[in-house]
Amino acid sequence: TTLKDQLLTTVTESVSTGKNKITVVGVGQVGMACAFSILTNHVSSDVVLIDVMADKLKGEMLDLQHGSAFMKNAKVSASTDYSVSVNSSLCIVTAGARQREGETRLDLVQRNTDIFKGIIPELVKYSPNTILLIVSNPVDILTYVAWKLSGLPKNRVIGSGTNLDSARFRFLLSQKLNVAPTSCHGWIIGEHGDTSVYYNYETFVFLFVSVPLWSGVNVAGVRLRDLNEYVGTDKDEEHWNELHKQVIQSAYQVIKLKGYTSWAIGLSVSQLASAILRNSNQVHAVSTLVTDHHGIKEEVFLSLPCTLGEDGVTHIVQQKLTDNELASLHTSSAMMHKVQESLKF
Ligand code: 6V0
Repeated sequence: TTLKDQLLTTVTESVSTGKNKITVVGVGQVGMACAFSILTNHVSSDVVLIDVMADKLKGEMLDLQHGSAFMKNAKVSASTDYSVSVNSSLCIVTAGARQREGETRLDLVQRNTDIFKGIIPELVKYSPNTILLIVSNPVDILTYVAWKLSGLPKNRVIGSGTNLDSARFRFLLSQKLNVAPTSCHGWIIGEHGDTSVYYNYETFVFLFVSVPLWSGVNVAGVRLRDLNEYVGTDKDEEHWNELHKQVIQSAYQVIKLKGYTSWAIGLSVSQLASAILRNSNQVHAVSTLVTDHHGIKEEVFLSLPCTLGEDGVTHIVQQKLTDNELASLHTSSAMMHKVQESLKF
């Protein structure tokens, strides 16, 4: 008999229910920030990492495993083989190529679509009832790609979307008002603003595609619009609309300074994962299929406030949008649809 047999008498073999198992594909800066936030916030006690770079993957796994005593004994495993992900409740995809200098967004989308062809079917093969949470950019289009490749119902394929943009917006509001971010309420919907650079075939267009809903911005139910009817518009002498411009620039600013963004997106994804696994019906701005919402006819994914639970997106909150806000959503939708039509699956 081994020492282990002398120490422990078996009553029954332990079998994992796998109920809070989360797989993270891609152990780059973003994937690791997601995994770390999920583990340290105790969202899951069973995290699986997958990547194509075997050495880096093993290194990241060991580094996290060595910290498991500080993370309520969470289990961390990793492999380049997708069988390790079997029965995941949630699969988070952060794998992907970053934009190369001079590369058009269309080229990047096709490159990441090709990468997704190798990832999404494998995830669904081992976890046919999973929820996919897509983080790789351009996130709205890649969420559509994941939905098409997965065959999963629309409620089970979600993009991290403008949950991060909304958090950045609330942080900036909090700085200007000296009120905590969680007490500053404001929503940014539409297209995730990190990569709002389109190469429209020959012309180069820069669009502010995400939409801040100024009409709803409030603290304790007091709407800033009721105090200043021009807030968020060009007519406002206090220039509150600078906050949205800063939200759009914030990713570029961070990337310029440290090379990538990681902590905020990791925390944002961990919050979404928690809402899903805890079946909490919390409302978050995430990328979802918006066909027939707000007059959109195309099959595209954009962010709207959604209730999140163990079935993924169960409801979409119907916000009252102004004509300008609607026009921004429709512009995004038309441009994304054009990009999607040119993708080769
Ligand atoms: P990174 O640090 O280059 O990591 C990417 C990882 O993906 C690497 O470890 C690769 O080895 C891995 N990878 C590549 N191909 C595959 C494959 N076929 N299978 C498995 N793994 C693969 O990039 P970083 O982590 O900084 O960014 C990842 C993605 O997140 C990029 O597309 C970013 O643009 C995107 N972000 C999205 C954000 C959002 O708000 N949605 C925010 C920040 C970044």
